[in-house]
Amino acid sequence: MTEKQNYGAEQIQVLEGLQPVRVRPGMYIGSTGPAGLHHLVYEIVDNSVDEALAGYCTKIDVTIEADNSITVKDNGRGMPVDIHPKMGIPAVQVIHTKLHAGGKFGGGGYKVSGGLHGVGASVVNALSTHMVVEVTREGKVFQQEYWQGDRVSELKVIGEAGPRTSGSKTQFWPDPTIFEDTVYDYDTLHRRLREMAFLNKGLTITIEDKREGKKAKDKFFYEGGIKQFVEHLNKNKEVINDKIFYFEFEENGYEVEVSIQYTDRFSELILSYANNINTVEGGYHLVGFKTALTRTINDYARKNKLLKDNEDNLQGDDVREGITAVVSVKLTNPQFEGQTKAKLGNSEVKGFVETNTAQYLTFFLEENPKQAKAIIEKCVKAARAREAARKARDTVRKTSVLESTSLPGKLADCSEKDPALSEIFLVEGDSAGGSAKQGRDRKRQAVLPLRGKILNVEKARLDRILNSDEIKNMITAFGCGIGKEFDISKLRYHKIVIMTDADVDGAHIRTLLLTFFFRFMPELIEGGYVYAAQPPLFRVKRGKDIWYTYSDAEQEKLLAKIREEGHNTKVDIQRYKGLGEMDFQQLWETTMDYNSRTLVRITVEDAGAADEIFTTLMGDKVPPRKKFIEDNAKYVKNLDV
Ligand code: 0RA
Repeated sequence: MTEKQNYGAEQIQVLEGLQPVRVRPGMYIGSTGPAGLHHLVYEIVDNSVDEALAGYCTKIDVTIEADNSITVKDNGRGMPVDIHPKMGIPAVQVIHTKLHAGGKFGGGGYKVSGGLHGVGASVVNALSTHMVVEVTREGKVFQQEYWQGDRVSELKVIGEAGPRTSGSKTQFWPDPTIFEDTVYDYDTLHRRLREMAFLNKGLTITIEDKREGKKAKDKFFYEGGIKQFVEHLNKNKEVINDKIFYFEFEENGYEVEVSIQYTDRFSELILSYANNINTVEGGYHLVGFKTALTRTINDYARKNKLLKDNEDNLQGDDVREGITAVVSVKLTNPQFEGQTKAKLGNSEVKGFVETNTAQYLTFFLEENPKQAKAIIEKCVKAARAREAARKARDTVRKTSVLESTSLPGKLADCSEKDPALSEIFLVEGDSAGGSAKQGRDRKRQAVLPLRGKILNVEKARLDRILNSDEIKNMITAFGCGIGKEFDISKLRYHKIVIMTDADVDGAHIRTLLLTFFFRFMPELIEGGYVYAAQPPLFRVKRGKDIWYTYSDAEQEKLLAKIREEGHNTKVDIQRYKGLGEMDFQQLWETTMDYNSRTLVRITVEDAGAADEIFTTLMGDKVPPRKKFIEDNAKYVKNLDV
């Protein structure tokens, strides 16, 4: 079970007031951008989820109010309201106005897990202009209000409640002087709350958007927990075992839950969690899982003669090809390590996960021979393809493409040798490629034109992918190899800039490229080396003045401003349909010049979301793809997957 927050009044050790949080918000919530803004909600929800894990809460309701404030309501026991013995104030006030310790606040104030472990509520309070907390318990409704983290009222009783009603309700207004933008995104909250519901089976979470023009409502409740999560992740894929593997096991305060289903894909999607936190850097639970998977599948394959005596063992990559799995552990004292504190460091978890996964999976395979056979045939095929790919790679290497020092003929390289100062533009089409070559800064900017659509890697294995000229050119130009032999330290450019037209085709090509990077060179995206250029949509000319605008909204704003100034001079507007319509000078000024351009860095915050987007965009089930493009036009546009 997760560590219960020791809110009992006597256990709270007071450290200090909330000023440090307002001075250095990034230390507490990571950033003051959109991620930090949404993090506030998760902190409050985490406290309610902890109450659910303790067995006292079954429902959590999250509302984006009409004024963009957030309300989180649960039906738990209600936060404690008794007087803190040392502080002489109600415990609920301590919870919201002090950074308190109690074994959950180590490491110099930096968060050690997804939740801030009991100080979450005070941090959110400190970063809100206004907060209202309501506690229902002991037949009464208590309320207290705060302003920028300081209480503005005593805890008072504002009403009566039935004998068996209890719960906590928190409403907060994020402070616009702290956050770059205080507008909440429904889809972002929706995604995380749904994940929370998958990870905590039986818990009901609702979300409602009450803002004018954005009204929406959803309810998440999964009796099957992560089994339904896997089902959800695979909903647009062809599956190999229609019966999903699932088990849960608990012992000595350690809990493990695993679910697996294979698809006809070539990529793997394994999401791992510790105490509901997505451990994107992995850790001992993931290691235990992978070890068990490889061992169990090999054992079963040998025993049932699905792998011949003269054949080599299946390797880890073979048994993970096409897999979709969720591994979730819960433990009392999670140690989070790694660069982003997203790696589980408790070594004892490895054996625990490994032993139980092996046992339950062996049982599943034996009980379901048809499913087992389908899975193992898929793994054996993967092993053969790996062998074929190795041969293909050797051939390619012999013809000196992968390891050659000779760069592709189409590449116009830069003269700078320091990768940190070098950029490469991947440009759609030969004509725009020509303009880019002419307009670029030859010292630091390389240009590689890409002809038409690159191969859809979602539907091909490495051996076929290595036959594509466009892909070979990229691999050689980047200099860091591919797949297993990928070596990020050899990357020749620290900025890889995708420059495509601002239309549907351009978006498609960009998606194809990102899919390729995501599947075969994920380190490029993880390292933050991949960018999308932002070519302008319009050029507005009035006399000698020229403006470029990059969105319809910006264009309207500009035209309104020009109208306001009331000039009579004729205004000439050009809408760019493609990069090819710009001459080299315009391309430089608007899109490539360090001083005036905007580059959007491509990030993958959520592998599950990215997989979903790529599967839907690139997969072969057509109706969902169409629906996706209609529903999520903004993803296609921004591709901030
Ligand atoms: C510890 C003790 C008690 C309640 C809670 C924690 C609690 C905290 C939160 C935060 C959000 N919702 C919550 N619900 C409950 C009270 C213990 C008791 O009743 O004796």
